[in-house]
Amino acid sequence: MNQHVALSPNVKRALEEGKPVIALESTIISHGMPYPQNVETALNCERIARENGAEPATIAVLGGKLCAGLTEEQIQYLGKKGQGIRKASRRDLPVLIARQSDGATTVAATMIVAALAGIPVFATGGVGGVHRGAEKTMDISADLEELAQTPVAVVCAGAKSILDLGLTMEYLETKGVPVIGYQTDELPAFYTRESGFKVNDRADSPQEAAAIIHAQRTLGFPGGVLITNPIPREHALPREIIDSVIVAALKEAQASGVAGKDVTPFLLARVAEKTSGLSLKANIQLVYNNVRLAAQIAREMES
Ligand code: PSU
Ligand code: MN
Repeated sequence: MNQHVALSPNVKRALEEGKPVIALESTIISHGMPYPQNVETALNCERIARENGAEPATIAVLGGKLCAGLTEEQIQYLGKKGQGIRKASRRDLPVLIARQSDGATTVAATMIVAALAGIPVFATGGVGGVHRGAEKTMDISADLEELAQTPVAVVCAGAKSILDLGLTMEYLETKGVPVIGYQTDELPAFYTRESGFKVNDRADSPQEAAAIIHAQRTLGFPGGVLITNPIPREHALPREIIDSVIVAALKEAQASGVAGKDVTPFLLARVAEKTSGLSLKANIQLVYNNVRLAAQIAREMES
């Protein structure tokens, strides 16, 4: 095991015994949702993973250690400190380790730690992507590069239309990342089940998804697979509402000069405020749905 990785006793045991383990990220806790819903959601995700036969490994950097598997106290700490915890992507890991500091891991950083720990499947809400206007700002999430180089399957509900979903799909195609729709041919757009963009292929069962991931591994390809799982129908938001809210949030971000890694948390918070919490409810439900699917896929990978 890499010297910087610290496994919790439960995660260590599960990995040693060859039991299914799924990774969970922590930027979603510190930067993606308000307290106390963030802590409640993170703890529920762990419970749902266990109910579905997989050990949860929530990942964060604590005291310079790349931790896989957190205690309830550690999750409380990440949730309460919120934006006060550094948002940690690939570039931040060496600095946090050197300074023995804390960080909430993005999809990219969580994939890195999961790969180091030997955890092949990871559940989250939405992944980062190519931002609208990226032709000028060059704002392209490091999550996409990570999917191109790190062998972890990421189960998400697609990506929010705060991003340019067409360019995000083009980028993933260039990088050779399979984008698989779970029981759908269309890329889901987080709050909505449709985006108007097609995925590369579909998987209709956890077995099928696991077989694709397995084939990527046996080919020796370096990257990951993106499994896109649409939000359950009963929790989806009407497209007209969410589209207009997102357009307004994007305008505000531009007007107030938000840039770099602050863009995504700013947009997420504004969208939640503008829908008076409706989007937060949807967000929580789609994460639970992804945790269930990731656990089922992880079980298939072990069997
Ligand atoms: N998209 C969401 N919710 C999130 C994030 C993205 O709908 O919480 C978080 C994830 O941790 C993701 C990160 O990896 O934001 C991407 O940030 P950036 O766009 O700065 O790469
Ligand atoms: Mn960015």
